[in-house]
Amino acid sequence: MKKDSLERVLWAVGVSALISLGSTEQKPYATPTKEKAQLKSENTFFHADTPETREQILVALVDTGMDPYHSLLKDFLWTNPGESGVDEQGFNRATNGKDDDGNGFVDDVHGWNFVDQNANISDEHGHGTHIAGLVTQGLKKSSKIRIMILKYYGSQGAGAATLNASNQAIAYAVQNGAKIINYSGGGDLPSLTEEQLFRQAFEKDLAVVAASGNDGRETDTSGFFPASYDFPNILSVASLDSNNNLLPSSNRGPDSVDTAALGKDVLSTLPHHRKGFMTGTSQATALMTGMLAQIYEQYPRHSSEENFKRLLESALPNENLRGQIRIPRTPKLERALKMRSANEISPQFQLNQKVTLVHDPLIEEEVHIQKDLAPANRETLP
Ligand SMILES: [Ca+2]
Ligand SMILES: [Ca+2]
Repeated sequence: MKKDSLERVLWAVGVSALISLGSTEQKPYATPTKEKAQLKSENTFFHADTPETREQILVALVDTGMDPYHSLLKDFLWTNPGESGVDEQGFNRATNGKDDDGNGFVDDVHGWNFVDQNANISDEHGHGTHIAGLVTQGLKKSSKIRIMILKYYGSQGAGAATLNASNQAIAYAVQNGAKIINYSGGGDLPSLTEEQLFRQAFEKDLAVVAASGNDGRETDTSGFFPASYDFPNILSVASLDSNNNLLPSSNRGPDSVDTAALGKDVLSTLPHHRKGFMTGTSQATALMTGMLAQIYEQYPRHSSEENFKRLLESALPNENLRGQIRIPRTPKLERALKMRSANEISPQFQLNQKVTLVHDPLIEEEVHIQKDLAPANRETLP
């Protein structure tokens, strides 16, 4: 890592192998527009406020996009009410080339592509689709959890604009109704602009679940960002193996890393109706986000602090993690949902976290991806 520049990495694995195995029959999802939407001042943004959207728990996935046709994911894709249905001329608002809800983005029906500045959220990379599968795994079709796809990282990955794209994605999440942000990426150096955006997320009480990073180092003295920004609404997640031991590749720190989840050989969705395994704090973060989203679904009016508390206080003690992360416990969704209130944990709730995916006949194959990490620069700032 260069010390004189701001860098970010996305912890994706085996991308070239993944792409070569994919079919090419997928069509572009949305009509790209040449109009480049610009972030406007906050008071011009549309705030979703219909009864339907109030019920939904929006989870922003700041990542590489997502395969919107994947049979396991499409039911959980957020639909922006202001960019769906028909306009006054009878045209589909999702493809009419107009910013119908006035939020600064044309046809942003499921989120936005901040790499190309258009509404095409498709995933040429694979990482974002894998994350989406973990965030939504185990959800029933009746679930009110919806994923907002904010693509900041393309197939090329590196580039001077990448942190800018990430920052715009955070701003979009804050200003368009997200309750939770999943951030399965990061870098060694902080950015003032990025920190200010996460401060806005804190002030609006969004919950942020962020990867602690895969450098295998301690982050108490030299952090990993955004996980290490000092806001109480950011949960930093380390990765575990199937025996609940910290992975050697996972970052750790009793002051800087909060919690941990499974992150080794995790099976999830990949583009083109496939599934595959990936390893890292990205995956642990997504599993944690999925648990938190289900807590929000049950307790939508609770603060991020209350829902974090429910997740962490109900977690099972894990002596393997003592001294390595802040809360040496392993969160379990069933325990969190059944806990009647914080500090009221019954010993009868000894259920294990379910990490199996729903099987689907459209899943054609499972791809075991090489575990070599593929970090890439996100940005260089002056
Ligand atoms: Ca719009
Ligand atoms: Ca439109």
